[in-house]
Amino acid sequence: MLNTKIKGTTFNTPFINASGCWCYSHNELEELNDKRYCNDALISKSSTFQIRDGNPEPRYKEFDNLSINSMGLPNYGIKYYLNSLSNLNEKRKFISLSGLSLNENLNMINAIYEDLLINETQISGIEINLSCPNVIGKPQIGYDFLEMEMYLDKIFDNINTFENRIKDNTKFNNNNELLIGVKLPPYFDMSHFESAAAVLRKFERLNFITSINSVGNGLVIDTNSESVVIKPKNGFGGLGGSIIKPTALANVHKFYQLLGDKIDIIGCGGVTNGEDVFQHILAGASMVSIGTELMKKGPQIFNNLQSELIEIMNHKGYKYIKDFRGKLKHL
Ligand code: ERO
Repeated sequence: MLNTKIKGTTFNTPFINASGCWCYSHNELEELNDKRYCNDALISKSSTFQIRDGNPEPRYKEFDNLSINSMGLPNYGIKYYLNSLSNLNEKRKFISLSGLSLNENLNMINAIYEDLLINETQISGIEINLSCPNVIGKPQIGYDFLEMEMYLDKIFDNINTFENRIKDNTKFNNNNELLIGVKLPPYFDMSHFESAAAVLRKFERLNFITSINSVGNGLVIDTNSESVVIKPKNGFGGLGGSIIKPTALANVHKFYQLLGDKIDIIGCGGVTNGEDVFQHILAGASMVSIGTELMKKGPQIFNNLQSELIEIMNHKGYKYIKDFRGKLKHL
């Protein structure tokens, strides 16, 4: 009933964690891989080549309807996540990359394909994060369309080279083709949606976008203490939680209109209940990722979302996700 597809790959449910949430350590990834929870996919914390400590604490705070973070990309490094994912085999696995330079991203892509060739690691896809709002001195690539195009040109050249090598290797066939996606920042201006879509459309091999990353850079103030609530960057950080849902839905829907079924969309932002999932899918999302609410409730959230979504679908007489995906009505 909840089957969905990214490119040709079928997922039993549309649920996945947002990269960064519940996916930093092998223990957390192991929990996401547990059959007790109905997410059919998981993604690791955005990684750099080497281990990174990230920004000083406190660097994440959550409130009723929002979260703010300036984690600064703490992660255990690409090899750790490749190794961790190779031991998890219940669900589909994505690896998220957020190198601090193009070269670092290329080196990590090389490491993934080498691993695939040598160890035959079965991962489903790569999400290249073009939208980290919290690394001091590093602007979000997704806001610089020329830079984004140059980045993707080089990245897809690299992927193409490896895939040609794999095709010559009899152990591999088209079933081993990884899903390739990018994680985008939120856009707010219609002309920016169009510029971003014009870049994305150039890349045939791009299978999905994840939209949106946290809304950078917000500032949460505590009146009592007359202070900011996180330490890095004088309190500025990426916002998540239900307050960002309208921005997330706008991004999902606009990209659905601009990209059609050529590039699938993982909707991310403001999902706290089944109705939010329904709205993301109605706006055009094929899968939905959960960030702040997963941090608050743990992986049990996926099961709550599933039963609430099924209840809405039953009430409306929808049997499958494809019955309402992208069918948002305009007045
Ligand atoms: O600070 C982070 O590690 C981080 N926080 C976000 O909200 N989004 C990110 O993409 C990210 C780092 C890649």
